[in-house]
Amino acid sequence: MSIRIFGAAVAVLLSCAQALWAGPLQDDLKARRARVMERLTPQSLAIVWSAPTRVYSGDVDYEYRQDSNLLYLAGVTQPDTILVLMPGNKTQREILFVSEPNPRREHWNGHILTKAEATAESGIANVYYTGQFESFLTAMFGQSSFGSPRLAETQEYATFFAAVAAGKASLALPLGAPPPPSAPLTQPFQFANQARERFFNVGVTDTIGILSDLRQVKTPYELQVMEQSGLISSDAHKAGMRTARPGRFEYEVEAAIEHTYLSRGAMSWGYPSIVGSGPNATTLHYNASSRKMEDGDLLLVDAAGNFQGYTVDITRTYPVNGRYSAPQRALYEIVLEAQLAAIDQVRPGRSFMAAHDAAVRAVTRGLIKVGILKGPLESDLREGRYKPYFMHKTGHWLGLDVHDVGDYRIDGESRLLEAGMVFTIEPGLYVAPDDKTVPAKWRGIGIRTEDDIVITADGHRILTDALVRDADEIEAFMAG
Ligand SMILES: [Mn+2]
Repeated sequence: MSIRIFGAAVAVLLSCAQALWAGPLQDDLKARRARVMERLTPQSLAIVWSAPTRVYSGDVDYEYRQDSNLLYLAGVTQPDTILVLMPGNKTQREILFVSEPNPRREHWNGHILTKAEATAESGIANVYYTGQFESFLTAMFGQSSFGSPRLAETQEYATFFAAVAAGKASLALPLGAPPPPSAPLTQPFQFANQARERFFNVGVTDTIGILSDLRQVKTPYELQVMEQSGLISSDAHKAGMRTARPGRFEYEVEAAIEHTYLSRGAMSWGYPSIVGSGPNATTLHYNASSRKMEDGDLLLVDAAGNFQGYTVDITRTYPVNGRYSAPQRALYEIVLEAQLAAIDQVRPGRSFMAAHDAAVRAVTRGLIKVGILKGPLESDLREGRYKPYFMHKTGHWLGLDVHDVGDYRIDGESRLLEAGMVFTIEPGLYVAPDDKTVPAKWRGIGIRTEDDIVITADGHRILTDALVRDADEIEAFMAG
């Protein structure tokens, strides 16, 4: 008897524990949602949808990737999930809709979160099934309560209902830029149109700006995840360096890199690996990885894993035989100097473009030094003569997406850096194999070096510092 009572007590405790959320991630998710709601009017009903599943072929889907905004706010990685935020509500300002349990489907495709599990993952107490979403909306715009009868008694939704009655309700949707006139509408645009046909006097506002602003400045929790992501991807690059040698194929290096992601708990790559040897190193987004590497080749590897939804972005360029040739090393030193000059510009209050400007100046100076450009420096800079060899920008924001959200300019001015922003510094030099304007020794050399920087209160930290970077270090690592 006492054992049964004890057992029951344990069961009650366990179910309480399951209904609660006590993790640092859930606290952070809650704070992120609160910051979104601070920027919405109390008359708003904000919706964020999960990403659709996508067919790979036949009845097989691609690996599922959650919508970054939903992941950012709810932390739930399964499809058919909808987040609703109603900042004007009395107590239930966050509402989550998740798939209904389906034993048959789960038998084939794996577990679907129960409501209690969805609460534990997201920190959202109010969870309904996705099948109830339409009736929820109909109720909200019909000014009738939804959920437990208690919510009607306490007038949970009174602020939103008053807004609907006054024609001041606002649907806050992640719209972003409209698709071109003849392109299909994205789900939020489609939804906005349907809502306006059914519920009159409803305004629609775009939440993409709010979400992008918030995502641009990482929380301490996000930075911890990115730090871990940086360590895994640095180790992956080291595994690639150990694998590269003349006679092996690019895909063998790719396999060593991606093996490291999975064996270290990363879900997959953060973006498709670029493993380009010899002339392929001059193709910016080469992804065939099919060439046999030869003695004397450089290998350009741009790769990083997706760890808990976050990716870093790392590039290294190294000799497959372990030794840079003299021309390879000369250009490598230029790229590295450009990277260091750019990193030196990174601190709070400095403009985002300062790093690029410093890299361009260093690249131009280096190209003059080796005779590829003729100088003088200021005229080569003014005419942009580096551009045939360095044709991309020096960096981009980084986070849930490899080219993460966030403004680069505000009111026409380059964005000033703030603590918590994360971005790449990745100068490169690419001499086309058929470039007859330069001596033959330079042709077909492609080099990029890329590291990831966090802005701190008083400067910066390099997230990807665990990986060898300068030419001597790389040669020593490959010899070891
Ligand atoms: Mn990059």
